[in-house]
Amino acid sequence: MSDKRIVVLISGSGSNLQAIIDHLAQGNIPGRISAVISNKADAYGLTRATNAGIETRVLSHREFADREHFDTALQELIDSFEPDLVVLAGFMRILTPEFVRHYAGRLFNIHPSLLPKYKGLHTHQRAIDAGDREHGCTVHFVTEELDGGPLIVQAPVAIEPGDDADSLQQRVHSLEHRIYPLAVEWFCRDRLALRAGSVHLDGTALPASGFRYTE
Ligand code: NHR
Ligand code: GAR
Repeated sequence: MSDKRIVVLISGSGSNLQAIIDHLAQGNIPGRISAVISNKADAYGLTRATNAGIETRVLSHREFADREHFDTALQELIDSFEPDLVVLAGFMRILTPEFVRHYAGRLFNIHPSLLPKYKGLHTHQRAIDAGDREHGCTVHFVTEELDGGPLIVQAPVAIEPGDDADSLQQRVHSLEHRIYPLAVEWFCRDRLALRAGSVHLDGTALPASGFRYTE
């Protein structure tokens, strides 16, 4: 089985990128990151990639007239690396339907909530405000519906009395760093497939909530 080629898209710190880099570096996983692409030139994740010897590119959405032109250029750039898998890791631009369709079944996102709850932004504060006892994070296949694609793996986090958005975000983040490398590893090992809109792991359909990861 030849190594899967992975392109990672970021906009910021890239701690999830780092977790994936570290996991792949542990060896025995048939995958490697071919390139890291950021829409922001000052994203710290670019430094992380360079430090790991990974090629980087910057494509600023500000240099394009509209979303369609940005996404067309982004798609061309990504495809120049011939990836098997494209990973959104804190990538903050909504992608056009054309883009998402082009990568159907090979485009991952990590979202800081237990989807389908709290699509969009400011998820930690929204979970606290709602009085939820549980929050978490989700890796999912990206579809045209924002944060609405089929779920791969979810990790729950208990909300403690006295939690604020920051404290909760920290605990969610450390679980993101577990489940994102796990999902990437499954993909690299050909254990994951998207068939008729449902996610299969080792040939068996997962529940709609995905695989539930607990420590
Ligand atoms: N694109 C599609 N089509 N579908 C998804 O599920 C996507 C996607 C692009 C990004 C990540 C997502 C998240 O996990 C993601 C999922 C950015 C925004 C947003 O509102 C929303 C959701 C996500 C990422 N972005 C603003 C925009 O106008 C810009 C915000 C900014 O630059 O800070 O694109 O939460
Ligand atoms: C992560 O918490 C991720 O779930 C979230 O941004 C953070 C990126 O952190 N993604 C979104 O909110 C997407 N809208 P990182 O850059 O350190 O990986």
